Amino acid sequence: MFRLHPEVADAVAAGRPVVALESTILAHGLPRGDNRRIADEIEQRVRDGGAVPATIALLDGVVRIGLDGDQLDLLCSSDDIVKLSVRDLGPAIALGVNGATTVASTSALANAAGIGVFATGGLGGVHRGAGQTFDVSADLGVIARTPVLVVCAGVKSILDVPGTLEYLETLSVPVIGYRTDNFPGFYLSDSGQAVPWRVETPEQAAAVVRARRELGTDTAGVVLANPLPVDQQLDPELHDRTLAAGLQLLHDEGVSGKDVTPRLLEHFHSATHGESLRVNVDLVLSNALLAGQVAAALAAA
Ligand code: PSU
Ligand code: MN
Repeated sequence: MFRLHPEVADAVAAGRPVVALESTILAHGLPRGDNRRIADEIEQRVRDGGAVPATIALLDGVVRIGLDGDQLDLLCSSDDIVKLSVRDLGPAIALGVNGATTVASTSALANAAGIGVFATGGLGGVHRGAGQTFDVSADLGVIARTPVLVVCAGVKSILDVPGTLEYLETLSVPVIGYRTDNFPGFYLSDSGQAVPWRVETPEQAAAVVRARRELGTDTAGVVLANPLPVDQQLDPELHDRTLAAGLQLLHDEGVSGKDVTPRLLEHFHSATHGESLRVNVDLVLSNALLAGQVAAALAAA
């Protein structure tokens, strides 16, 4: 029920750098027709950074750590790919389904496979109105008990960003800005919230992980927040307009639970005529490159 792609297995066994990649972004976060090409580009960026990519998914109830081309084809085109968080893995394996892994489940499976660095687009977080709905992404709780370094572009502004940062503090998950003092806002380079720490190089990020290992405080993961350059972000005005309409649409359509994030992403992609997609792809590629570099720095030490 747990299979490593041969290239990934060899690299893990030899202590060479490997970067885990999630598959929910491919199956549910990016539009059909673009997702398959982007999957290859993400993996190539990890290689450019100096590491072996391992995209993670569940196929016919088997956990796959590293996918081949046919498996990526299926994940990017099939209509029966279930969005799987950690709690879904047991049932999904038992019932033999095809599923895509979120940040939470990818982190857990990467750690189980001996992979310590993971690249994604945005983290799940505390949703607006969570005081009423209790909608807090499982991503946060899982990172708090899984020793992986997650490279992301912050969280989308559809979430409660200050609330998400408070929650990560409560969970003792360090949030580190990559060449920034501010937490990125996914489509936007700056969410307006400060980060407590900042590093300038992949080597410094790797040194953080090493220090935590030596101290024994690495029972939790690390969030490395990597903003897009300002000239690549979504136009803030377009962003604010699209967000307001999107929140209204979720309300009108009665969308809740795990459908919220994919529905909102879809709204952004159509309402901005692909501009948010361009930004989304740019930031994922940037995160994949940085994760490759951090994994390489960690393996070199
Ligand atoms: N954020 C994005 N794009 C995504 C996701 C998050 O900008 O595709 C996906 C990730 O897989 C993340 C999941 O783990 O959504 C969070 O879903 P939820 O909010 O239902 O926990
Ligand atoms: Mn949720």
